[in-house]
Amino acid sequence: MNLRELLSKSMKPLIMGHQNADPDAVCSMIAFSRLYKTINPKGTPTLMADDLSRLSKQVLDIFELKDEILENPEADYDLVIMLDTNSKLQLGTDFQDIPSDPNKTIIIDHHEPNPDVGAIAEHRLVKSERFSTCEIMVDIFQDLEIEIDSNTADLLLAGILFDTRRFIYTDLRTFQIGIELIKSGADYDKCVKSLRIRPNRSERIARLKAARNARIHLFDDWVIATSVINAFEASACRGLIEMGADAAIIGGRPTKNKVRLSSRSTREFYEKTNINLGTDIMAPLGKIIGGKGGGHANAAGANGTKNLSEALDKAVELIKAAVENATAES
Ligand SMILES: [Mn+2]
Repeated sequence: MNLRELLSKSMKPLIMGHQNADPDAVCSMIAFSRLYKTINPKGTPTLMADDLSRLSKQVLDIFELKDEILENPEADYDLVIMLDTNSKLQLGTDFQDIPSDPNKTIIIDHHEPNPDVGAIAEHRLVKSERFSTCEIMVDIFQDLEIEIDSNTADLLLAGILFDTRRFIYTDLRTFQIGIELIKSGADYDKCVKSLRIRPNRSERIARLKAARNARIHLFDDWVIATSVINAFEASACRGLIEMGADAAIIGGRPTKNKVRLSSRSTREFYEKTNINLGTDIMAPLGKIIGGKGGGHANAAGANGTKNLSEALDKAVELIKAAVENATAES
């Protein structure tokens, strides 16, 4: 793909990120619009994403970015650039049909390529071995020999820090890129701080109450915590896991005729016990509370109308039996 040529021909490009755009998406979008303006100063780029994440908004705030990002669909462009996604579905329901001409669509992404990616865009830079789109953006700036200013370096480093979870997922190249961005003027400390988000006051109170009300069950070497609160159950489950539980189940009665259950477990808990919170725990609990339950192996929930305490007792019973089963088998 000859990116310089594509960008110099386009006067009205649309730069899109995936829905609920995270800092990797938003920061690569803004970096891309600056790259475009360097190549084609007369053109007017539009940035667009179906909703920005709360953290992305904080990053925009901290780095005092004035770049406007449209959150409503509009479609009158001569080139579409999709960043941090290679699937139309990920753009959001009202946005997925905007990239309509593969000849005029560019995809730059680090996710595994979709089988139909060729039908969406003829121009692609999909590097699934990279940990973030912002890293690929650094490659592009360097390939085109365009200097990265310090504010853009801040953004790209913040995006990389977010997607690598502060360099947990990383390799030599990612570290090199990080160093290059710092040399270009990125403020590492500020980037790290830009990604720190404190839950709001009521969420923090809910988490503390869940810990205060917790019951602790010890099966084999596992620590299972159950608790009852009426708001932020999922966040409180994560709080109990962070404090040391292997699995946490929290029930709540947000309103008189409503029962809600939430659960989380560590990856190790699932790998060693094979207990899938969705199918093994929340699905049967859904029936007890007169509703439905399900979800993923490590994160699941249920909604119903009754029998809150019976459901929590049953959850403990089911986990106990499954743990004993797993121990007997090994
Ligand atoms: Mn990403």
